[in-house]
Amino acid sequence: MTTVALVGMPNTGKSTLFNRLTGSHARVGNWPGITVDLHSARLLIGNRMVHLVDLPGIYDLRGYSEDERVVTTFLGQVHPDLIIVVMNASQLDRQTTLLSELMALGIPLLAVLSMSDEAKSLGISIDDAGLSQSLGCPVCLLSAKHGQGMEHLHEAMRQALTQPRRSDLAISAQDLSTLFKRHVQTPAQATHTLTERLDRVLLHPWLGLPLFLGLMFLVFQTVFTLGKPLQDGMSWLFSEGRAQVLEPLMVTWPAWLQGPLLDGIYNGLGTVASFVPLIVLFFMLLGIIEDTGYLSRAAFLMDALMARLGLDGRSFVMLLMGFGCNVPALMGTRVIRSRGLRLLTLLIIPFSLCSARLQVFVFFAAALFTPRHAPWVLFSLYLISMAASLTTALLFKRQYRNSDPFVLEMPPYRFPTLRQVVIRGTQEVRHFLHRATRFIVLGVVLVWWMTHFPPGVEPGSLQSWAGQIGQWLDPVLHPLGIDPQLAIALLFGFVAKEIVIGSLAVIYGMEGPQLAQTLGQQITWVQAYSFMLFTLIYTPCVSTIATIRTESRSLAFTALSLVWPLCVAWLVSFAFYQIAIRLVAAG
Ligand SMILES: Nc1nc2c(ncn2[C@@H]2O[C@H](COP(=O)(O)OP(=O)(O)OP(=O)(O)O)[C@@H](O)[C@H]2O)c(=O)[nH]1
Ligand SMILES: [Mg+2]
Repeated sequence: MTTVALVGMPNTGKSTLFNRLTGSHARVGNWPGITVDLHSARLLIGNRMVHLVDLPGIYDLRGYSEDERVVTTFLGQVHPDLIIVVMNASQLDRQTTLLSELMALGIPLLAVLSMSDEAKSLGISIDDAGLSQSLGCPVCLLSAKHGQGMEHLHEAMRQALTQPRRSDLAISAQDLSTLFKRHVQTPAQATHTLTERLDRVLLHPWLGLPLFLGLMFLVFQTVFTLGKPLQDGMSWLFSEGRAQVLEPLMVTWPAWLQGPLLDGIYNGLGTVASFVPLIVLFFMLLGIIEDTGYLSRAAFLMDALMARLGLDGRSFVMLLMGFGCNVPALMGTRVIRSRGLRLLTLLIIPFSLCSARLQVFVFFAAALFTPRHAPWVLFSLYLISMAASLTTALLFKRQYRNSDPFVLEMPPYRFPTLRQVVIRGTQEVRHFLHRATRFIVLGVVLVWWMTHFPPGVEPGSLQSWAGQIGQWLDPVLHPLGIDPQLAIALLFGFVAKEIVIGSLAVIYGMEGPQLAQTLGQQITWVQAYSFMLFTLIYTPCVSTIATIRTESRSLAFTALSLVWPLCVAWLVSFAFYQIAIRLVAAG
């Protein structure tokens, strides 16, 4: 099989090009270090099946961070038939070192000058034919985002693969600079004026941080106000489906089959599915923030504070990415070279309020708080999630020291494309549903059995197996205001937070709106908030733990990241509950 690799500096558009060529959905974002692992797909070039590999961005071939090692190991072991060097057309002079090193490998090269649209709008003109002559390899000027120049690339790839030309020209970085100067006309002032104007406001020493917090609040407010009616619609669809179609259909089925199917799997799935609109919205908004380049600004705004906690701006961005799912954020730490800093970041990411936890909180916030208070409840949980991360960093920064100075790159602002934003939203939902359904079918059936056995007990009562476990945990959780039913849901939340609400649906034997109403009557808002705090902070889910294990390669560290959050969760919920019930009682 013919292998072609995409290599280049971070944030030069490799993944965008990869997606454009193969129709894949690799993650793209305006932040150096989005791709940290190999992605590959097949495509047809001429009549040849080609294996195209998208690699993490690298600055040179001598790097030693985890993601850079992915590239050097790949190039060393696989020896691709062709390397496509992707270079940002408006910053060619910054990319000479890498190009020169790649030339020295002796593997056929094809140079892609990407983001031609940006170069053009900056007034840069490039003589690609002349450049190709001087470099001794084909050169394609293109815009992967808008699709210009793609036929030319296809043709160049076809030729490069049928008549492979080893690049035997060794050109030093210095000579490459001279060469670029000869073929590239850059106007005296090639600056992104829009970026400069926006940054004057968004990076303002006093305004920057409040604007950032305001923006985040706006995101949650939007998700909540737009998402809630959609969520209710989804719930309605599911309950109608049950009443009109499934119940009449299954009326003659035995109870032991009907129960787990309807009250278990169907209710569980229905409750999870009702969150899909919220998740789509949340990720589309996060996708917009990621794709515009605002993440780098967030990193910049927080860098000084982060440095005091032994972290840097990148750790903060990983925390933000963790809002989606902790797992990719944990993998994103591969761009960090210092082992100390990397471990410290791995330790704090699981406190990030991921979409699975968001689902639990949206549910409880809607069940126990007024529509006016609910967004504030959510916002407060995001702030507490940040506070838990930052306090942990402060406490552990001496154990895990940062030894790597960090230079922050500030990419220009870019307009997100609708296509990318939609892809991001649907992909995350697919991921969420995949996890939720996989865990929920198993988990919910298990919960159903545990709440309905031994035979003859009242479902979900304290005499059932689940009830007995709940009671057994009661001495620990009672001081937090968490009752045995909620305790069982927490127990299942260890596996995946996605099934917390699903298991409550089974424990109470009712779905979405009905469940919310019952919970609203059975527990107080203080108990609910204490439960939310515990869910937010306690031990992360199984996939997160497994990722921490592989990324840290240390059992002791994995154990720490299991036990520490559990202790913090208990302390925080305990403190909140004990103080809050006294305040409420005092009136
Ligand atoms: N204007 C413009 N923007 C582009 C083009 N190609 C990619 N981008 C944007 O540039 C940013 C980086 O794109 P990616 O494809 O994630 O870059 P990458 O090289 O894979 O980055 P890493 O994985 O971090 O190394 C994203 O915001 C893209 O939307 C292009 O042709 N024109
Ligand atoms: Mg990429």
